[in-house]
Amino acid sequence: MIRADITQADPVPFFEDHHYEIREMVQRFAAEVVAPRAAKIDENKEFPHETVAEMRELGLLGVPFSEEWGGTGLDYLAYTIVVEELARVCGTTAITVAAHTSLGTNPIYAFGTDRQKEKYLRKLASGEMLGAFGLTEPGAGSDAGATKTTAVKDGDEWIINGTKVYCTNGTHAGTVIITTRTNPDVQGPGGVTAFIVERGFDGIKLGTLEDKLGLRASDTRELVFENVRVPDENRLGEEGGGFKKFMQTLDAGRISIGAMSLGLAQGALDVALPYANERKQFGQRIGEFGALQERMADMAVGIHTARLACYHAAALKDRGHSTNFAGAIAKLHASEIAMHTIDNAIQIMGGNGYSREYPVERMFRDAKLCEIGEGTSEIQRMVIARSLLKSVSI
Ligand code: COS
Repeated sequence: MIRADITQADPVPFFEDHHYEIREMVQRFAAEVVAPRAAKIDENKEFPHETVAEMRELGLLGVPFSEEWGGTGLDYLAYTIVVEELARVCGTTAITVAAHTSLGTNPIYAFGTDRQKEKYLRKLASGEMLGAFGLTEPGAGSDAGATKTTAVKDGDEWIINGTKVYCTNGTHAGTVIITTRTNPDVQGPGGVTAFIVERGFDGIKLGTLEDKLGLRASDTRELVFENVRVPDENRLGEEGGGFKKFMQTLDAGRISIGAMSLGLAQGALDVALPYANERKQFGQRIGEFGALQERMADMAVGIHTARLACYHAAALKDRGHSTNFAGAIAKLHASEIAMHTIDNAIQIMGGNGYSREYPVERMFRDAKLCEIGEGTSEIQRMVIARSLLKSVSI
């Protein structure tokens, strides 16, 4: 693959030495190990177990978590770079890491008790087991506070009943962190409590395995909870506080969906640029035609601004700031840029771009999820607009 390094914005604002180092390491791993498998796993809907095991060895499953808890001891910006570089060659691999890290593990790192950290975080951050997250239900998608799954107290246990859908890593995860309604008298977000549920607990049934447009090798599973007994010590945070914890989790998680979008966009440019430079029509290289130069320039501008938005949001998180506003901007902008950029790549490459012979059609299918998962573009605009209004309200 010919790299389009001029688009990487080097030297990058916010980068320290370890960011360049991990970027180089993941670029090498992605090119040598992940890229050659990407088309086949997509074609066969084959979960990348082998790649997950190799990423565990490299510490890529616990990048932003401290070594004290089994993590790699880097930061959120480093994790953002990892997701970007994996997505550059394989969306499935990137979403597997992203869902495990920012949704399946980060809530325990951020809000867990020492006992929960000892029991679960150590295994998750070291990659010994994968993590999953269950917020969405058949009747609670964008309206995440409409959770219907119930948890009823019985002594020092809770009995959980309900269904969670679209759980990334749901089949293979060791734990799934879910929202439940513990107070039936309180409607909406207020009555929601979070729990860490071991996948091995009795009563958890595997529901539908989604057959998707893109990210086809990623494990997207419905999980059905039937009288699942969960000890109170697995409650994540206070009763009624689960919605806010999940929202804070998504504020950070959305940065990684932005990074995934960015990686997919960069990956499409990586393919389309040398193509435009080599292919000849009408006796000249097609990259010399003004119409295609306009497309290439738009791709570069989009990637550049999406990159700065994602890195800025990650840097804010590393400095302890809220990423509610910046994370929504990064995700919204990068995911829309990914769709435009990959569309441009396909158009530049014509029939070859549309064909499975090149990876851009896969990237196009994979990127669509980024405008939907972890909050649709409509929800991101709502989050951004609410922040704007709050900033001027008295
Ligand atoms: N951090 C901390 N607290 C937050 C928060 C955040 N990011 N967002 C909301 N809250 C708090 C609010 O301050 C409010 O607290 P009070 O009751 O104390 O005032 C409470 O949570 C309820 O918030 P709000 O009224 O804004 O809730 P809504 O029902 O209007 O929902 C949205 C807000 C739409 C932003 C939320 O439902 C959402 O993000 N939906 C998309 C869900 C999603 O991304 N799903 C993808 C699944 S993950 S794969």
